[in-house]
Formats: sequence, C-alpha cells, structure tokens
Amino acid sequence: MTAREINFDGLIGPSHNYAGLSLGNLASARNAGAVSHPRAAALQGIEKMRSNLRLGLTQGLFLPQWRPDGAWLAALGTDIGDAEPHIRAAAMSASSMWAANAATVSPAADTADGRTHLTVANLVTMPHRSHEWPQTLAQLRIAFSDRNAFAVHDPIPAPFGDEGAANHMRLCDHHGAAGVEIFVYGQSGGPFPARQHVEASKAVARLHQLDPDRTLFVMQSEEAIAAGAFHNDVVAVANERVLFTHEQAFTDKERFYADLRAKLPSVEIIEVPASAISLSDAIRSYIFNAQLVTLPDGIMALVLPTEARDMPNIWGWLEQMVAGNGPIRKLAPVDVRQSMANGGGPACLRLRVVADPAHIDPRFLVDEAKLDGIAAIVRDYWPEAIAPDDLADTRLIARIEQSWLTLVDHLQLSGDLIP
Ligand code: SUG
Repeated sequence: MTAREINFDGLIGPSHNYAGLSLGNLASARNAGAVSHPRAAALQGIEKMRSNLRLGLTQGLFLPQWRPDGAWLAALGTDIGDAEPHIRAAAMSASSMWAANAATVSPAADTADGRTHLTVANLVTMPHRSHEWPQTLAQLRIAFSDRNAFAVHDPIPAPFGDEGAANHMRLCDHHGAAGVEIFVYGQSGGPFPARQHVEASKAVARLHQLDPDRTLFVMQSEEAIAAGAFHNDVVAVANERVLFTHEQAFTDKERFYADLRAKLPSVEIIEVPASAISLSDAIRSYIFNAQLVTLPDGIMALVLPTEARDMPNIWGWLEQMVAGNGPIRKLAPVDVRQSMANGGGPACLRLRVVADPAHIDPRFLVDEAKLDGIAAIVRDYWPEAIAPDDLADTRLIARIEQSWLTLVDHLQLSGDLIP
C-alpha cells in the first residue's frame, strides 16, 4: 500500500456544551448559554464519517477526552466541585472534537528523514483548549507508534501559540509527492487574539525537517481574524495542487501567490472575490471550512456544512463553480450543526494524515461496522442535553465519565489510555 489521505475525525464527546469560551469565534459567542445536545452532536459527526467512507475515503477516529479534566484542575489547586464556573466550564470542554487543532502533520515525502512528522498543538491561547494536548499526545503516540514510519513531537513551548493543522496547508502534485508546506500565522486580529504565532510555525517546520525551499510562512490578514476567522481554515483550504481561498485571507496575497507559483508551477488558485462572497458571509456559511478531497475517480469534492447550502448566494456561487471546468466537481453537504454552533465545521472536525494505513494502529481506523458499534454506545450513554448550569451536576459528571469508559473499553484502548 502507498501513502494516501486519511482523515481522523474527533468523535464529539459526551460533555459537548455551549459555554462561550472562545473569544474571536463568533459562533461560540453567539451560542453561549444555549442548551447543547451531545448525543445528536456525536451522531452527526458519525454520519459525516459514514458519508466520507461512502465517497471512497479512508477514515480514522480520535477519541474524546476524559472530562472533567481532574489533573488540570488539581494543577490549579481545585476540583470540579469547588472550581469557579469559568474554570469548571474549561475543565468540561469537549473541544478536542476539533481534530484539525490536534497537531500539525508533515507527510514522509516532505521530510528529510522520510518519516511522517506530527507535532501536537499546544493551544495555549484559549484556557479551555490549553489542557487538551497531554491526552491528544497520548493518542498520537499510540496511533502512530511505528517509529520507522512516524515521529511524534511534544508541543512547542509557551508562549508561542500553536493551533496545529488549522493553520497549515500543503500543496503538491499528488499526495505521495513532495509538497510545499504553508504555515499561516497571525500577528494581530483587531479586537481578537491571533492564535498562531510565527515562532511556533517556524519551530514546527524545523522539527519536521522540512526543506526551507519548499516551505512558506504566510501572514493571515488582520481583517480576516477581526471578521471571525480565528483559524486560517475558516478562509482557505488546500488539496493536492488546488488552493481554494477567500481573497481577503492573507495580508500580502500577491506575494504569497507568486511564491507559491514559483515553488509549485502546477498550482491552481481558486480565489473567491469579496464582491461575490463577503468575508462575513464566508464565515457565516463556513464555505472554506470544507474538506477538499480527491475522490477515487480523480475528481475533487468539497465536503461542506449544510449551512453553506442554506445560503442562496453561497450555494449559487458553488453550483456555478462545480458546473465549470475547474478541478472541484462535486459538493457534499453534511449536517454538523451541533459542532457548527461552536464554530467547528467539517474541516475543523478532522486531522488529515497522508500515510500508509498499514502503519497505523488499526484501533484508530474505522469502517461502517465499527461506526455502528460506536453509534450504539453514543445512543445508550451520551447525555441528550446539557444546559450551562448542568456542568456542576454530579449525576451528569458521573454519566459523562461512564460514557467515556464504555467507549474506551469497546475500542480496546482501556489498557493504553487509562492511567
Ligand atoms: O477553538 N470552539 C473551537 C472551534 C475550533 C474550530 N477549529 C478549526 N477552525 N479548525 C475554538 O474556537 C468553543 C467552545 C465553547 O465556547 O464552549 C470552541 O472552543
């Protein structure tokens, strides 16, 4: 077998809730205090994985994390009963579902030692995400334990914020060929934080042993962050030789496009002008937070949120695009509304790894039958609804813990993941 794209989706955890924790993420702020539906959320995520399997794609899975994160609370000198509400909410967050923020991945074809490198993201900018990395790293070390094929790195040290693959793109002639890796960082975001620090991006590129001639560091535009694009993957997505981007995504797009064309002459840049789709509509629809994938027959498809289909100006533009002669020929809308209400679209929910599946621990790969088993556990254990005041309820906490233990046991990962 050879290297291919595998998407690892973060299964939406039983504590999924709307606590309004992410400054600069407009959906998270808009839905703060709303009642969440963890069971429906996880089933939506599973349906998305099924839909991608049916497109002929290879699918992987990351498990939700143990919540509440007692180790983090203990390090803060408290526990779930005594913690102040904002700390309690951070300790209960199911935010690891957004696997695009789990790590940055450089496929073997790009690295000097011929291994696929992964650096777990430190996520230091947002308190509720800053404690994700130890449990993420534990899963990466199991899934990618084959040291001949993979190198898994510790997080970049604070204060250099690193949000993983959400700020990283790779362009190449085909997945197995050497590519150009693009690290997008922020410098300022107007009223909102820039979460990806250039020093973190540069460190990841060095650790991954990338060729400097095939690496670009590109600044995200302040107006994009200020409009709610807290990660680059909200305004741009790449796959093989295609870059699909909003015209206002980058600070100096002319220079970026010229550098990219010089490094990869075959690149095709599909730029959506603001006159066709405003930055604000792009962010509301999450048109760019799509999985841009190559299907087995060679055409490319965009796996988009149904929100994009529901906005006539967005859908009209997309239908015109796929009817043309461009490389993107298919639109595949998926309903991930529970995640979208926290600012996480189809692309946020997955980490792309280009590798040979034979080298990956099979417990992290899924087919329809395995998803049936997981869905049955979700239906039996995941809470139906969580209101913000429920987060202190000891019965809810016990249920969340039981859900996780049942899932981990079912996937035969208890021995590895339970300390
Ligand atoms: O980090 N939302 C996530 C969404 C991450 C989306 N990921 C990508 N774009 N790749 C975030 O802002 C909201 C949690 C809350 O408010 O309860 C949250 O963390």
